[in-house]
Amino acid sequence: MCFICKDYKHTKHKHALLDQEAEKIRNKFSLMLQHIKRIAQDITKTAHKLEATNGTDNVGGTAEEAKSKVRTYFNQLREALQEQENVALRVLDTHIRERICSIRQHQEDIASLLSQMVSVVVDGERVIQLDDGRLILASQDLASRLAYVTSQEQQLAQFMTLSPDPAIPITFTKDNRIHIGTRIEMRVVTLGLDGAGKTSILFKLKNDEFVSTIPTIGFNVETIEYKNFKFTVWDVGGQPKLRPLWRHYYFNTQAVIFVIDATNVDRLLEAQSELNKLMTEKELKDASLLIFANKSGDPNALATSTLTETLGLQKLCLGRSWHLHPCDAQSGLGLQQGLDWLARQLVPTEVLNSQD
Ligand SMILES: Nc1nc2c(ncn2[C@@H]2O[C@H](COP(=O)(O)OP(=O)(O)OP(=O)(O)O)[C@@H](O)[C@H]2O)c(=O)[nH]1
Ligand SMILES: [Mg+2]
Repeated sequence: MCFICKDYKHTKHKHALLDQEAEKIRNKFSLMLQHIKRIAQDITKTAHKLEATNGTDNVGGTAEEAKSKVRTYFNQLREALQEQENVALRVLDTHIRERICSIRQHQEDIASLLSQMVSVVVDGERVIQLDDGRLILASQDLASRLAYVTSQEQQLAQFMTLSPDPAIPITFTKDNRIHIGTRIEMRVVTLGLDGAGKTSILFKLKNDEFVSTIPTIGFNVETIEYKNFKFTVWDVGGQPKLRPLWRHYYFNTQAVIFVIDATNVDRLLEAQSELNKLMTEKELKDASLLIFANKSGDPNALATSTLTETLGLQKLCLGRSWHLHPCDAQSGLGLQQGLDWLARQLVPTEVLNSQD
């Protein structure tokens, strides 16, 4: 009740201030109410949507789709694994066949050598019993047969060193390939812009020499032995007109060495663009990527952190095993460490450590 007019309706006087206050409150409430109405409408819409998706058929349908995706994924994995097992067993079969052939060949060689020795010993003992004249006559023939048998000693020594161990040394790589024997082989392709130093790196690794090179037209190939590994390295010319040929070297490649000239800032974009193309190549999708920042011995060479950032490598190489390593073909700096990284990509660490 109004304490001035003692009434609820204020009929006897004007309450200008009270009116204004009430109007404010009214407006505020109506705004709030509108807001709540909007929320309520939104909630109703969401509730309708939920009701629509909650139909058993719908949820069941999407759930089945998701399950089918999971099944397809694992089926493909099983198939790929089965194929890898088949390939490994074929490789093993070939090795066993070759081993059996080689053992048979050795057995035949040993038998032949033995019979020649026995015959020469028997004849020799007979000859030394002869009288002087006959002995001199027979001596030339016996001498040449003895010389022949003695010359076979080296072959005999080889047979003696043949390992009687029937075990077949097998190593498995991370990509489920089987390697038989003491050396694990890896096929590597070296790519990068012309003048980056690919050929210089190859020859430094092969012969520990920094040779003067000419631009590569076509390719060079060398095998490089490192620890228990045999890297077959294909070095391909990097001039723009030769780059369309790179793809002919991708098949069965386990690693790519991409060489960058760390002193040449002007060509970084070009190098980035080529690397980008490589990253989309299906045949290289499982290949490890070693990026050599070559010429790093030069004081003007960019630091690896700058290169990583400028080339956007984190994004460019996302989802694959990659590594940027500074190196210098002139001094050899960093080259072995690069190979070490490659080796670690190929076999589990325990296998690598057992070879140190
Ligand atoms: N200072 C310095 N020069 C290098 C180094 N590596 C290579 N070079 C020089 O860079 C030039 C190009 O080297 P290459 O090995 O022929 O380059 P490439 O990548 O094989 O070039 P293409 O065969 O045309 O694709 C040569 O003059 C090399 O001597 C390095 O580590 N330091
Ligand atoms: Mg070259």
